[in-house]
Amino acid sequence: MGRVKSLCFLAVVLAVLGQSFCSDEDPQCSRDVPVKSRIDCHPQPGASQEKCEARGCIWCSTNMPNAPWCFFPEDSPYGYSLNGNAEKTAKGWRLTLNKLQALSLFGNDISPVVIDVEFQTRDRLRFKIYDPNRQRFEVPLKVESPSVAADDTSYDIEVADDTSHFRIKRKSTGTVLWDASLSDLIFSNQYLQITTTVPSTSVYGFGEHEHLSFKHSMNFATYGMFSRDQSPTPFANLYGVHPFYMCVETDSNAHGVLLLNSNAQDVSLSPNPSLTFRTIGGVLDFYVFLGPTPENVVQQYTEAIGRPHMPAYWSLGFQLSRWGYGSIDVLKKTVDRMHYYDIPYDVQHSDIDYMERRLDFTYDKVNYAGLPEYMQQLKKEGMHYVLILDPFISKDEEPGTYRPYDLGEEMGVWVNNSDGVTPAVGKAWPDGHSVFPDYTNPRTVDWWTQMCLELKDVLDYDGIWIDMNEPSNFDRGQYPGCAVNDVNNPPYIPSISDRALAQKTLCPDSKTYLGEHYNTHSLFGWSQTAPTFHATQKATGKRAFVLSRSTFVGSGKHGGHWLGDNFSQWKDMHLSIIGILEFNLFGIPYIGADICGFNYNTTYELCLRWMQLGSFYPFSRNHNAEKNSEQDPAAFGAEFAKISRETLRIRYSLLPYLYTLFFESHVHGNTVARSLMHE
Ligand code: MIG
Repeated sequence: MGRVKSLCFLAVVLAVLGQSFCSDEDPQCSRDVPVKSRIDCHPQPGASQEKCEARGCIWCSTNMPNAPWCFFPEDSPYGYSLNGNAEKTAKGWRLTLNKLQALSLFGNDISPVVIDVEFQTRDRLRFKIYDPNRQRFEVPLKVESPSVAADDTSYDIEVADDTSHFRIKRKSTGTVLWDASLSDLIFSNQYLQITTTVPSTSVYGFGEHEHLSFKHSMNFATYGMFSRDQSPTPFANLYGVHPFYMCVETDSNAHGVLLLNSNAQDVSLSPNPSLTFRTIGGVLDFYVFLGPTPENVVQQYTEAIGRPHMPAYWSLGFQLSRWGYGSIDVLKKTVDRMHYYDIPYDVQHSDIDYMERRLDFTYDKVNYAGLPEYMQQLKKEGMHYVLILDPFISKDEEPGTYRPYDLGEEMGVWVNNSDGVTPAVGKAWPDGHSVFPDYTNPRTVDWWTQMCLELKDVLDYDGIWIDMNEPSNFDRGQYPGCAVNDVNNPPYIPSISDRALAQKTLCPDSKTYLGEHYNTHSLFGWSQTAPTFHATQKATGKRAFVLSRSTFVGSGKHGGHWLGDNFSQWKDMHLSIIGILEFNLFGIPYIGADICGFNYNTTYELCLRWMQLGSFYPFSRNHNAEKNSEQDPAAFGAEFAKISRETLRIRYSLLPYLYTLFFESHVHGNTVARSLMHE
């Protein structure tokens, strides 16, 4: 006790000196729950002592940054306990839980709930917490598993401490990989929460975010996950959703955990060390991968969610792109100077300015007159060509003049309003208003495939780049705005930008074939990727190239990704390395960042260094935003071009090796770019 007090005193002195040092300011009120193990009882903004205590929680200030001041007491009044004994099932065990008290934090609590534990493989355990009496939304990702429990497993489960804890242990070391107190569990209609301790503070993953370090800080960091059209910014939810982490245990064994859930969610990393998952729908469907090496974890993860696709060899070459060449003349000039300087270069991209008024499946016959012939010429010279497509389709062209809309309308392929029949109408790049293809609908897949095949007859592309598929809409919700109801206004909005589910996208109560947009929002890009992959394969007769901005668990099977609209700044170059390592954990090894930076004008020195780094990205592409100064490696003169040529030649000398890494990834699920810890 004395030592604790003097440490607190020291902390106060340090705090006064302007250092942020972790400790209680008020040891009195936090006696029962040490700061490091606090679980936030008021995760939404606007906590106060009054509101906190009204929830039966403890209010206690602290000077530890981001630590909750309102937290659950040790015996939370909201939790569950085991009802009866665990039952043995063909695949493992079933536990039934009852809620301890009638108290509800966010309304509509569900009781009983069931935990189904499946011993799927030697090194993979699944446990799903769900409502046994009502079907709730589940992510339609098929994870193959045998119909009976694996008999020789590297893990064991345990219900301990008077049946109040659910634990998963690594048999070989006894390390507890997962330890969730059932009294901390919350399972209500629109709010599900579970906390587990983790065996070390070496936690990696969760996405998509711009993370400032590969290894996470466990000092009360919260990350929201909900796909969003948003430039990389620390702590912001970005384009894709990957509720997957890897933890390296203190003896260097590693395990991975997936929460297969697509609802808006967040996770808090606390110094206990522990993780608190909060999601506003679906079920708590966890998969645990025992490794024991980091590389084994990724192999086991991709075995479950789908191995990465095998990229075409040409797509490992250097690629050039920009938004706003503006004309075929500028494009040709750029290509010519790349060749003039003999810079290794295999793929040219066209961004939305190749289209006529940004309409998918068209090209600008004035500014890009001759594009079809030019693409063919480049291809004859051995290059490859990638075209961008956006998911929104203009509904405001003259009837009978814009086939993508007319055919889609006839086939009924759009995301609908809450009535389930009228298409959701939003605002995006095309003039007027647009509708949004619902790729979870098999009719949409037919329509999209048809359109991609017809496009190929005009523009002889080798690959497709699918952008804006979060899905992005320039307003908050579709026309005329979102109705006030429980789906659009859930009692808890996770820690996402603007704390608004409809911001820059559609209203949550929009209807997709698979269910409410509330549940399927973050699956939009994922559901577009496989059909685009198959359409491209069909159109080209070759291995497909699909580059998708929005990704979800399993996207790597059909596509690659780039890290989005970064900035021409040194820090962005640094953080690209972390993003690339993370997407390798997520099973999307075909990953890169816009070399030289997308937003802002780049500089000679930054761009040169970035060309040198980017020469070793798995997906190596220099891409730039509209109106910014030119930044292709031939734009800066002879010296710059020579250095770029030299580093790219090193890349090209290593291509057989890189290709082999992708083969290993495709067949065994290995990472392609990995941190040294994997070695
Ligand atoms: O609102 O197509 O991330 O790579 O150049 C911007 C134009 C739309 C965003 C993509 C970026 C692309 C740009 N797009």
